[in-house]
Amino acid sequence: MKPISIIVDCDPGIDDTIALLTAFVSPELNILGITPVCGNQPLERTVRNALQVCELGGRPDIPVFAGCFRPMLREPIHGQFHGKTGLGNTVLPEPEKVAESKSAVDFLIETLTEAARTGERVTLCCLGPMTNLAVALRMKPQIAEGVERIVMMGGAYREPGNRTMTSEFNMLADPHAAHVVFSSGIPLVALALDATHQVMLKPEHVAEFSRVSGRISQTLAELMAFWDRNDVRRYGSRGGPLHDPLVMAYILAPHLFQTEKARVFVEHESELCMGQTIADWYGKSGLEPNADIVTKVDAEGVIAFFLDRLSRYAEKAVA
Ligand SMILES: [Ca+2]
Repeated sequence: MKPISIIVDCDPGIDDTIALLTAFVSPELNILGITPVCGNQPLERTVRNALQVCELGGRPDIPVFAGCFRPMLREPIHGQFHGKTGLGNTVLPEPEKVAESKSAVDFLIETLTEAARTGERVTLCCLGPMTNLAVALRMKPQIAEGVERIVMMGGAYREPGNRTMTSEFNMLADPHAAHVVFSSGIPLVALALDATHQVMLKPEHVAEFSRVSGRISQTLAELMAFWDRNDVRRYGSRGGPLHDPLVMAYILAPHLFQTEKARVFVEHESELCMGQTIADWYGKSGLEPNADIVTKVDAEGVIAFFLDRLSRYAEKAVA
């Protein structure tokens, strides 16, 4: 089967890093590029982290294109659970690799324009605030034709928010960008907190991951240990929700997920509910659904999926 061409739009980020490390060892995926954006950390740091993670994962061949410095309209906000560098307390070697001179927005426009021309559409994996894609869509709306679908992590539907009472971080960080993307007509799969809170990465999992993952085991163990929220009241157990990596799991093992269709609206005007994602589950808006929202996840299956993927770093075949 022909590999699925993807672009990973992200803000690494501990969970972005786990998603990238999974994609790197998945031959079903052809990673055309990584486009870091201002999000969990300022742009300078997310770009640097992306470069370091490419080298850690033995994939310096994948180009990294720096994205937008700021959200479309709002002041930047950054993540609260990723430590000072965005990778917890983990210090990776200085990257030898550098970012491409082309910007992420230009890369998206050129790649998706070509994809629209050839019909070989690209899947967009959105793991951060969606500023890059929204700006590209504003500059050239026709690029929507080059997108197979967007599989994104973000939002909170029946769950409350994680950054404010109503809102998940990626949506709050750039609600205007999210509004543009959800209004673009591109097919969209949404992995919101409703899905990601079903898959807790618990301390016992961390031990298992570090046992199987060969040469990246120490880094992975550090990153994953830092991810423990230690908030049993909220999550029902120790550990941290496996947000961004679920995007890769969804693409590669869709049988582990159930979805419901709905029209999604993103609040971008009210300060109280800024960034809230609202699903029209019962057709009150009179508008067609624009997203498949993941409602149920086979958590054990997903953990087993990641164990299998990350154990590939123990094999000689991976550089
Ligand atoms: Ca992220």
